[in-house]
Amino acid sequence: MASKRGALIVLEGVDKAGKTTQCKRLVQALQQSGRPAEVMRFPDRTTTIGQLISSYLEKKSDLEDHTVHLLFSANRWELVPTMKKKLEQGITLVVDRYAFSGVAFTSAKPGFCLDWCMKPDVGLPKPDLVMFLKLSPADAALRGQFGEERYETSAFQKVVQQRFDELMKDTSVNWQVIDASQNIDGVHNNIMDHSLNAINTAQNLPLGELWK
Ligand code: 2DT
Repeated sequence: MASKRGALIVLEGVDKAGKTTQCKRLVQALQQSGRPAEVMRFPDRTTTIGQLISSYLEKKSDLEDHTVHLLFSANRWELVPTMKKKLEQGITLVVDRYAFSGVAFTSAKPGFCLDWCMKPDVGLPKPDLVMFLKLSPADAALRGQFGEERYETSAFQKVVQQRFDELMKDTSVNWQVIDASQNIDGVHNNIMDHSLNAINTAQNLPLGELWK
């Protein structure tokens, strides 16, 4: 019998919700419990495509809006063979942002609809679980200033949140909303519970295709 596959677990959320901290905590906890797990993040700024994106986010270069959207998607597709290999080896992948950020951020720009934004990511490995770390704008503000990168303004983030709300209506995706206003341990415990469930369920199911 083939060995059991790992789960594809995605964390999404607004800025300052603690995604990156929680991804690391989750991977550590899974590893400590004897479950192979690795963290990934999108954009992956280490590849050639990722460097174009990084320069755009740092405002060192400008790119046309459709073009950068497609680059973000291409940056996921280029990692798909690696992701599939790891999942097949039984490694659970904990991913910091995925296609949902791709759609939420581009469709927050004028002239973009959800449908167009989703198209390039149709067929990507489908996450077994997507956790949305929810934080009110007031709580986010308490956690400090926005950074200097592109998109890091409260007006833009507000529209991004509305786009995420639209995406979360899609019941074909296993969305779980996590209250990110709790302390780090509280959030972690919630995330761990959902993740263990997803890992148990995923090991007996084939990997799905997103939005297909
Ligand atoms: P961080 O590296 O701080 O997470 O910021 N983004 C991300 C997009 O516009 N499209 C995408 O497909 C993805 C994955 C969100 C990355 C910034 O890039 C945005 C914030």
